[in-house]
Amino acid sequence: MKLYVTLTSPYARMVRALIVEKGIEDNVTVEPIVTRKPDMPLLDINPSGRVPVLVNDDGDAFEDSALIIDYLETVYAPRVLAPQPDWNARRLEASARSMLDGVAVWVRELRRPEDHQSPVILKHEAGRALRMAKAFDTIVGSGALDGPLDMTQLTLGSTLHWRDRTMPEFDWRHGNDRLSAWVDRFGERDLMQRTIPPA
Ligand SMILES: N[C@@H](CCC(=O)N[C@@H](CS)C(=O)NCC(=O)O)C(=O)O
Repeated sequence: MKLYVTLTSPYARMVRALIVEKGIEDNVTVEPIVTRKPDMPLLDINPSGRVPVLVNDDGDAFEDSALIIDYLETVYAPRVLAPQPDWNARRLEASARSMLDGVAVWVRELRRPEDHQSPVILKHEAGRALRMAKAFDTIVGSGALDGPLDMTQLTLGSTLHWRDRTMPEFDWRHGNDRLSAWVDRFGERDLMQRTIPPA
């Protein structure tokens, strides 16, 4: 199988980290590409132009990190992610995904030329991201993310680990010592160390 990614995408990082955790690097070739080009070959595979995209051995293309993760977990047993056993686990996963979606919008805005950036969007996303970081500081403090690896941890880890280096504008550690310690601890794991985004 082939996985199309950008090495900076946190969504793609979730899938790359899962591949490391499962030890299926020989089964899934990771292909870094450049997105947002009108003539890029990826458009023939995935018309949305987004990554990550997995092309399976039948040539079917799957987009969306959560779908790809579930597919790889199904095809290459055993599963390494803990099941989401109850509504609490599922709502935490949704919150982590919500934080990631907001940070992705913020990053995209910051990457535009400065005179094209919208101060309204920047302020809105900064506010959202900081509120979410505060909420996760409390969640982490409750011990909810201390169990076996699951989608919430994978999402939160891929959103925040190394974020200080790639996005100094996001001061998510400030006042969030428990979250900060959790991300540092989680970031030491092999699946995070081997998927660090380029500078
Ligand atoms: N819901 C998708 C989001 C994927 C996504 O937004 N990927 C971004 C990179 S972080 C992308 O490919 N952007 C290129 C574009 O918008 O054209 C997922 O979970 O995989």
